[in-house]
Amino acid sequence: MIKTNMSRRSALKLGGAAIAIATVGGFYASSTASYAGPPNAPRPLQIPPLDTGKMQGNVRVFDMQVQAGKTEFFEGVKTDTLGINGSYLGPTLRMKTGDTVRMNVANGLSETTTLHWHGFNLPARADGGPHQEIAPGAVWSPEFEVRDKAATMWYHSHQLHKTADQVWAGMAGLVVIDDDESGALDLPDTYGVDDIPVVLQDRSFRRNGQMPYSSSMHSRMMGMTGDIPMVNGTVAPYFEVTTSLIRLRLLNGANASIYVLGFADGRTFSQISSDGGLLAAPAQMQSLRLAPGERADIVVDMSDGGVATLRSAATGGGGGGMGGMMGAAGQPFDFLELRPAASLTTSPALPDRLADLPVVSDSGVTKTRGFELQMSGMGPFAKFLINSKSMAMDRIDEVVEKGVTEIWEVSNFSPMAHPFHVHNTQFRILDRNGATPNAGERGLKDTILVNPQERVRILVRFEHYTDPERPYMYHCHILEHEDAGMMGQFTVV
Ligand SMILES: [Cu+2]
Repeated sequence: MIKTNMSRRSALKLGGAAIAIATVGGFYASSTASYAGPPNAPRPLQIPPLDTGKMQGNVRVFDMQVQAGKTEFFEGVKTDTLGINGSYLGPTLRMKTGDTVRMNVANGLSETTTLHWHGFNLPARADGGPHQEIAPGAVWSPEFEVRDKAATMWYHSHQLHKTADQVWAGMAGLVVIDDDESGALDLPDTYGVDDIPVVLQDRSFRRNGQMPYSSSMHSRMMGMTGDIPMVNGTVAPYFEVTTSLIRLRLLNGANASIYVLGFADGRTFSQISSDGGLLAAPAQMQSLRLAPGERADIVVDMSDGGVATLRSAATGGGGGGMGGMMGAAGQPFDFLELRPAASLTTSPALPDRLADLPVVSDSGVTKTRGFELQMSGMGPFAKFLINSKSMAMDRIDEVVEKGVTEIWEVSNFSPMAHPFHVHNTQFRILDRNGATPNAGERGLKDTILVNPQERVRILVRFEHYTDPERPYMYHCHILEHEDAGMMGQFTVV
């Protein structure tokens, strides 16, 4: 538990290395020149404010002001950004299963937007997808019951054709759901102390310090990526750890980059949750692939007193083909340095069992639907399709019966990997090309990466709400692909 002088020296050394990597840039041919100002000194990780709402009767109410602002990613340089109740990103909303919540989302922008509650099981009218537009100056106040289990969810813009642009500028934030099952476990859960939000993104900056969204043909095809990694909007962040175990709530909040996460020293860590809740048991690993939209809580053991640098590896697992992969030019991408304090409070050991999850089985399932993710053409003629169709607001693609379990077969014969996200459900993975998914993917999921030449079968069920008029979305979570049409609509009846 006691950090030695030796580890303090190596901490300093690693700190320098992290900064060098974080500011060199050029991992991926980018259409914009990198910010060329002075490199940042390491900065303390910004922790988004925790917002538990305010109770009005039995309703937990959150006030969220979408606004334009200026953010200092680099010392003395003000970058134009978007945020919620702040200049970049938004507060972490904390709520409990069974709560009724009301979100008062005020649009302070000069353009239309939406705010989607990613991962939630909720009525279509409250989903915050492309049909729930908020005009400039308007307030949208959906109310719904929190039906999901303890999980790390998130919210982000879902404005048709503008999602990539608005999320790039900062319109996203985390949601933490607690429940009795998770509360009864001895897991690190003190926000900002041993339970840390980690919103992973990459951005590219112009020489003047701005990070305008580029709708170049390159970014439209591959998705928009950057050469500057950031966590919670902090470039070159460090966090001082005071406990022997620390929980990181990882969100891949990038537009397009797939991260293959691990630690610079190769240390093992425990994944305890997937998108929609706790795994049945902690899964030990040294490497975790996270595609845009996916979340995972991990627990890192810091008791050796050494610095742990969270990084995305140089090459990804199974992305294949072109684009979207951080470090394609062979450089790892350092996100966050965890620096242990001189003495650490001993955390309770991780439980062996975490959650009761139903057995995954396709026996008795009679309904199967196929979804093929497609790219066709190049350059200005490129099309992004699902089942040969481009997203249309006035066309319902699928009608699904409430409470019926179905198999959705998601296949990809395109040259890029695509993360497939389904609204209003937490599903389970049956298999990937016939093989059982790895331990970290055996829990509740709402987004899955489908590699080229892969067919992923998922077990899907919509439990609670019907609405024959208002659709939910399924789509690729590379935001440029979504905006370009790789999205479809379904209703639950
Ligand atoms: Cu895609």
